[in-house]
Amino acid sequence: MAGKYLFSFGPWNIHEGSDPFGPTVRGTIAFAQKLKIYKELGFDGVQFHDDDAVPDMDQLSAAEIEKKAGEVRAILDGEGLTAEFVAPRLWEGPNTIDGGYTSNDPACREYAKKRSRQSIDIANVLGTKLIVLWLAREGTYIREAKDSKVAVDRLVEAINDMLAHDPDIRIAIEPKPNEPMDHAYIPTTGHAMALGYLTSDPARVGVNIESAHAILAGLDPSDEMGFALAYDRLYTVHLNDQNGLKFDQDKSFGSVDLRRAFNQVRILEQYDYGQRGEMVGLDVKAMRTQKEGMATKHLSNSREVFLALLDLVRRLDRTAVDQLIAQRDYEELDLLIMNHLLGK
Ligand code: 3MF
Ligand code: MG
Repeated sequence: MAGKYLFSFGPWNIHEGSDPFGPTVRGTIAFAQKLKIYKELGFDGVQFHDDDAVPDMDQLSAAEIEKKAGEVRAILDGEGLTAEFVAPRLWEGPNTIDGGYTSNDPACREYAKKRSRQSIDIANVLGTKLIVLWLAREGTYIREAKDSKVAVDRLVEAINDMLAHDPDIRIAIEPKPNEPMDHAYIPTTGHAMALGYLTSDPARVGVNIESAHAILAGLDPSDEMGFALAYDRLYTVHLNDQNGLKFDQDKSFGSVDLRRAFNQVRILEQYDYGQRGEMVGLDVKAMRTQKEGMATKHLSNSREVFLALLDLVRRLDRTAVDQLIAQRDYEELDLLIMNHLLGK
């Protein structure tokens, strides 16, 4: 069974090391160059922001966007890579300062919807039917700035617009409770799923669960995955790690809490995640201290840790676990798991 999982990441996961307090520390690697590294690192899927595929897309006509996306598709095909998803980047431009779909400015809301439709067009050229929505600025810094009920109505309206634009696309909402906003309107998996049920086609609205985002919400990532799996809407994952309640760290998978990572791999394996083409996405960032030419280890390390944990999941003595559950001896179960992780 080993090897049945396919791994993916986005070009933003190889980056120059800038943070809010300091500039870049490594040189820029061109997008085409990054695509050459994927296979070497053991990855098959590429996650895209719309403008990763088509830079400066706001300045381009529909035909120009399609042409540029087609060029990227040719590179992907040449490298033997597939596009996993496209995510409209609705948090950087001047039209999205107050949010995209929930902006108080109707012209900005229209911009966000148009850009989302363009993302779908790009996805079609790249050969994927999955759209990820990280609702970055759909929230507030102060409660009085927006109406939280109207915000949900507007999110539904925008998602309906996307679902109508293409009857085959599926939308994976990537919930995150904070950062860049103080409070996001869709902070958890439960909110994302419930939002999906307000749309015109709930069967096509699921989630992308990111470990760090769940942890920032005070939740356990594997339980969030279980919740989405119960609805059959876990379209993709962003595995990484997070050391407590602070800024979004995007640490290498398992690097803070191996047991928490083990349980994420355990639930994915338990419910055959990946059997319908779902990929194991890694949304991880290299430490700023990494030198030139070494800033991809966080990706290969995360994949290696996933596979090592997968091996542990498969070798777990299920009979012993079930017996301890039947006996309600969770202290002994606790030790059994710790010993297993310790290789004892
Ligand atoms: C933010 C994120 C983002 C999204 C990405 C795709 C930079 O916390 O996790 O990664 O995953 O923009 O939507
Ligand atoms: Mg993410």
